[in-house]
Formats: sequence, C-alpha cells, structure tokens
Amino acid sequence: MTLENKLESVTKEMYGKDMAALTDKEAYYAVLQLCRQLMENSERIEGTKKVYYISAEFLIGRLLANNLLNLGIYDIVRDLLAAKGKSLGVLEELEPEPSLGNGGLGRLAACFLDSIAALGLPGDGIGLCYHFGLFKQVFEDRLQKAEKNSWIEPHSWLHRTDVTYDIHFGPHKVTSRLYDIDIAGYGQGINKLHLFDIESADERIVKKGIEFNKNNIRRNLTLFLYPDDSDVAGNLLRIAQEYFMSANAARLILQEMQEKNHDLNKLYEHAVIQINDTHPTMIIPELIRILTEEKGFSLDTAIDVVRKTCAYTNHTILAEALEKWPVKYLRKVVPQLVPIIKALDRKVRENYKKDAVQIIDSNKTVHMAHIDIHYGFSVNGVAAIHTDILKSTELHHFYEIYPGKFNNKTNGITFRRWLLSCNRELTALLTATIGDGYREDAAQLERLLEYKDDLAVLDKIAAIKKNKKSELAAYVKAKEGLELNENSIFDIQIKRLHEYKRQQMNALYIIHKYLEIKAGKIPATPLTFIFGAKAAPAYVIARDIIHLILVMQEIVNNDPDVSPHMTVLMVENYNVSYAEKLIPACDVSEQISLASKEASGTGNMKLMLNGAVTIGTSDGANVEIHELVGDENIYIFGEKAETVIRHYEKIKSGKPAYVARDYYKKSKVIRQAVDFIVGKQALKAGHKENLKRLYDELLNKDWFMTLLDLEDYIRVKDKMFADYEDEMKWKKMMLVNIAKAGFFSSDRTIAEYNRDIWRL
Ligand code: 26V
Repeated sequence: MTLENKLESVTKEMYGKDMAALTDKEAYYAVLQLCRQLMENSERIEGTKKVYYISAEFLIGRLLANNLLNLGIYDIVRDLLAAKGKSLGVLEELEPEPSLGNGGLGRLAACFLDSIAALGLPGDGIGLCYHFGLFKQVFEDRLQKAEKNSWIEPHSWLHRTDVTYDIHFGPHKVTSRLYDIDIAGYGQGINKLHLFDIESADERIVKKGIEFNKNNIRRNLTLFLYPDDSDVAGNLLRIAQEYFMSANAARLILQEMQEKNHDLNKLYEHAVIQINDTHPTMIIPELIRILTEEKGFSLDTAIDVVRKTCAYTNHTILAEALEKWPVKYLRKVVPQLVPIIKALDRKVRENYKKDAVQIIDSNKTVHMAHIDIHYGFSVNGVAAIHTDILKSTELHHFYEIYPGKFNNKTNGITFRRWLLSCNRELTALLTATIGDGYREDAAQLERLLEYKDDLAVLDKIAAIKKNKKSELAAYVKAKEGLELNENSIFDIQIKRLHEYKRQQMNALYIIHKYLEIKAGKIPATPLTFIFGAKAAPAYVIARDIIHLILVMQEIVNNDPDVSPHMTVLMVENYNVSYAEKLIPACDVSEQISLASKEASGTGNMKLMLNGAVTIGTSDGANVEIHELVGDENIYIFGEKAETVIRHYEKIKSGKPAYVARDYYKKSKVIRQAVDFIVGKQALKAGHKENLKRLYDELLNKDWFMTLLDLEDYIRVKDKMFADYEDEMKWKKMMLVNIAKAGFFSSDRTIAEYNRDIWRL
C-alpha cells in the first residue's frame, strides 16, 4: 500500500470521511495514527546486549514532526496533506506537549533516546507516566502561578500494554501498568520508552492549581513530576515515586532477561543500566534484594552482578541538589530496602574509613550518589570541566578510591530536532552548500568553514536568521500580544530559573541599559531581551526574579523614551515547543552561570547550532564551545571556576571572602542597578514584598555571586552589541559557530557512551 492509501484508510477507519472533510484536530489524530501504525510495523532494534536508560524525566517534546522526520516521510505527508487543503505545520501545533521533565536533564534523556535509536543500538528508556508532568506556568499580576498541564488525550503516542507488576511499599501493594512510546531511529528500527503508571491514580484529587493531598500514594503517585519536596509529605512521595520507578524497571529488565533465557549470573553481558542522576538509584538495592530473596543469590554474588551492570551519570555539583534521604523516611516508604542499604553501608565501612565516602552518615541519612559510586562500574560527568571538578573537589575522595570508574561524556543534542526539524531553512542551505553528509556525521558541518569568506553564503545565513526572527515575532504577537522589533538584536536567555544561572544578572544589565537610554545614550541597534524560565513553585527567590523581569517588561515596554530602543519579554510557559521557535531566531545566546555551577548546559549547543553567538562564563560546555570556535567567535567574561571555588572554600572556613555589599559599595553602576529594584518606579509596577526580598538577598547573601561578575558582564555585553554593527564580522561569527557545532551532536555523545561504558 502506498503512504497515500494508508493515510486514506486510517482516515476512513477513524472518521468515515475524507481528509479534506476533517477538522484540523481530527486530521492531526489521523496522521498520529498513521505514524503509530508505521512504527508498530517497524522492526525492533535488537542485539545481544541492551542499554536501559532509567530516568525520572524524559522531556520528549511534541513527537509528530519528529516521528515523521525519523520515519523519512515528513515531506511526503506534508504534500499529501497540502493536496487536501491541510497544513502539516498547523496540525503540529495541535499536539499537546508532554511535560515529563524539568529542563536539561530530562531533555538530554530525550536526545539520547533519539540518538541511541539513530545509531541502531538496542536501548530503551524507563521512567514514569506522569499524568500532569511539570506544571503549566501562567503569569498573573506579574507573578508566576502554577496550573496542571493535562497532556494525555484520547489519541496519543502512548500504547497501553498488558504488563503490570505488583509493587510493594512495606505492607501496602499497588499495581503498576506499563505504557510504551515508540522511539523511531532515523533510518533505523524502533526502540521504546517505557513509562510506568499506577492503575489507581485519581486525577480528581487535584484541587486549586497543582495542590493535592500528598498522603495517599495509591491515588497520587504518578500525578505530577517532582511534587514539591519542601515538606515531609512531599519528600515521602518523592521517595515513593523513585522506588516505584526503580522497582518496575528491575522487574521489566529481569523479565526481559528471563524471556531471552539469559543467565542472571551474567546479567551484565546482556544488560547495562544507565542511572540518570540519583533519582533511579534504588534500582541497585532493589535488584540486589530480588536476586538474594527470590533468585537464590548470595549477597556477594548479587552485589558483584549488579555492580557490573550499573553505571551512574552525575548532572550537578549543587550540594542542595544531591539527594540524601533520612533512613527514617526510607523505613516508612520502602522498609524492605533498608536492610539491603545497611548491608551495602557496612561493606563500605569495612574497607574505607573516611566519613566523606560513607553511604549512611552520622545523621542517619543515606547519600544516594554514594550508593551509585560504590556499587556501579562507571561514574561520568557531563562536560570536561564538570568531570574535572567532580574528580578534584566534589567527589575527590571517591576518585582516590576508584580513579578508573571516572570518565567524561560531554553532553550533546539531537540535530534531528534542533536543526533539521526546527530550522528547515538553515538545513536546506547547509545541504545545498556542503551536501548532506552532516546528517549522518555531524562533524562534517566543519566543511562550512570553507565558505567563511563567501559573501553569498554569509548573506543567506543572515537572511535565514532574519526570517526566523520575523516568524518568532509573528508567533509572539499572536501568543503574548507583544510587538517585537524584527530589526533589533534578539538576546535570549532560556533555561530553568535558578540563582546560579543568574537571570538576575541579566535583569540588572537590563536596568542598567534602561537607565542609560533614559540618560540619552541610545544603542546603535535596538535591543530585544527575551527570557523563558519556570521557577520551582517552592523556590521563593527564583519566583522573585521572575517578578523583577516582568516588572522590567512593564516599565521598559511602556516607556515612550525607551521602548523604540529596547524591549523586554518573558514568554509564558517556556517549554520544548517554545524553544523550537526561539532558538532559530536568537542572535545572542546568554550562558552566564556562575563558573563551576552549570554542569554542562545544552541550550548553549542548540543556540550555537542555529547561528547564535554566545556570551558566557567559562562554565560547563561553554568551555568546550570556546575551545572550538576560538576567542574571536565567543564573548567570555567573569571569574574562572578555580577562583569561584576558592571563594566558597574561604566562606566555608570562615575566612574573609566574597561580600556582595563590597561590590555594591565600590561601583556606582552596580549601585544604581541594584537600587532600582526597590526604587519608586519598580515598586509602582511590582510588589514590595517580592522586590524588597530580592534586593535584600542580593545585598546580604548573593550566594551565587551575581555582583562578582556584573561589571565585567556589562563591559563584554556592550562590546558584543557594538560588534553587531560590523555586519561582516557578525555573519562570520554565525557561520563559525554553526560549523563548529558538530561536536555537540548527541550521536557523538552516545557513540562515546557505547565505546567506553555500554559496549553494546
Ligand atoms: C536539581 C535541584 C533539585 C532540588 C533543588 C535545587 C536543584 C537545583 C538543580 C537541580 C539540577 C538537577 C540536575 C540537572 O538537571 N542537571 C542539569 O543536567 C543537564 C544535562 O546534563 C546539564 O546540561 C545542566 O547543566 C545541569 O544543570
């Protein structure tokens, strides 16, 4: 049957009508159904050994365009639809976005699934099927409000399977149900994303916003991603989610092994489990528990087998983000694991004396990462500088014990979504210029360097950027009701809101620019500052920073002296779909975290690939971007990681160290910007409580050292905007950034995981 006939038959079967007679939503469902059928009939990627990527987050984004592309039928389907008067682009917008992740860690897992399949490697994801996922962000009165995000429709990518397991929480039992999403590899077969849900989940318990009773796991276990863990009930629910994920994963993996008649003594020859941050750590004690209690293994043999099977990825050095659970909590939720964890702790104590490497510390708290490091065979960081910091400081004592376990895997992004799909114009230009070898081998993007002085190519790159900015402006106009100046510089910071990422420093720059323009210093080209960020609902200062940005949006955009020269926009509910529109339109990519704090970043890679120039600190993958593009094609500022780490060491040992107020006192520019936060104008547009709290935080604490780098940031950013006036220089920078982005393909990252860790 031709594709045309297949689409016709799906349409008839579902609606008894011709495509031309369907509503757009019906047409979307019909194309979704067509994709599902094609994937169901595709071959499973098979091999003797398989990777299981276990993660609490898979931020997969919309899947329609992605699946059509990976199945190799995007253009055909687009044309078939067009012949029926339907626009594929319009249908794509009707797909609800599954919000099964917070940010980088979850999006990375999604890029990895795409690359594992594209490389033809057998590998499935295992996670949770959250009914509402991460909250939907709305702004009210310039404050962030959280609402539930329903994403599961009657027709969706989920396949309800017959797989169910009994999962025990001490004396209580719940029944899980497996839902699968097919992952189509570009030009390859199918892998799967396995998402576990609970049969008894009850969406009706969600009251106002995202509030719900946290005490009844039978009803609430899979409703939300990372429910607020600022109270005890939230913590217990979080532990229950993590155990539910780990226990289901263990069952699924062991069942697959048994179905294939593999000897569990040799589990590691057929399976490798990649533990994505510490959230799935309980799979280690759970597997050991099952092997000893149900399969007759001795404790030592079980430990040996599990250790050879599990590998751990660390995604952050932020102390507050490293998971620690009181034994007391674990005993409440998963008492069956406590004896195993205690046994694992005892074995560590027999061999190693340092407090820093124990599993259970003197406060009777379990350090989840320590379980992974002692009882897994690989520990990796996600960018060169991040892995170096793990080795030299955060995990130094472990590195001394296990130097061979540590390895770096610099993150990557799938070019299928972040170039081919979101920027078809640039893709077409690249193909016309350097051929299409870069699609299989991203390193070939470097061929573009041969065109560094080719005016026609440079102009085309600039024209595509211009076009993408117009498209974004039209979208923003429709969505946010705000007019963007297409001829301005689009300066974009998109990522989760966190003090270490320093959106507040960008906001202070905006205040500074505002004051300059008021004083008559007009920028050569108008400036548009765009933010996209969600703040964790319990993270008060992060919400205050959003408030400040929205206050600046109000002040700047409504000031007739300033608005012709400058615009501020914080988009509502930033997510993967919004990123796909913002990234191709970006001129200036903001990567301004406090050095040492951003493990890698992946937005930096997506923006560079789409021809944005980076302003950034020497942090995370920015360091590698800098090495690749050279000093002339990036704007680096701020203190280096070593210096920042020394500041923190001094603070810890009570020596005189970084004091925000000293920077404030010393610099008039800093003073004026900071004081503006609680000045008349800001207080008129915003709320005193929020603004004053942020002001106090900046002056009295500033744990993530905003003021340390503010002056240098202003200096370098001003230089960057001045350089924008040199059109030729800027176009060349765009070209070099695109050409050098090949290294950041997640195909390269996954090939390295496979070469060094998985060995599939
Ligand atoms: C988690 C938490 C949880 C509790 C409160 C504060 C807090 C702060 C940060 C986090 C981060 C969790 C791990 C994470 O998402 N890491 C990100 O992983 C990306 C993929 O490797 C990487 O590119 C980002 O730099 C890194 O922040």
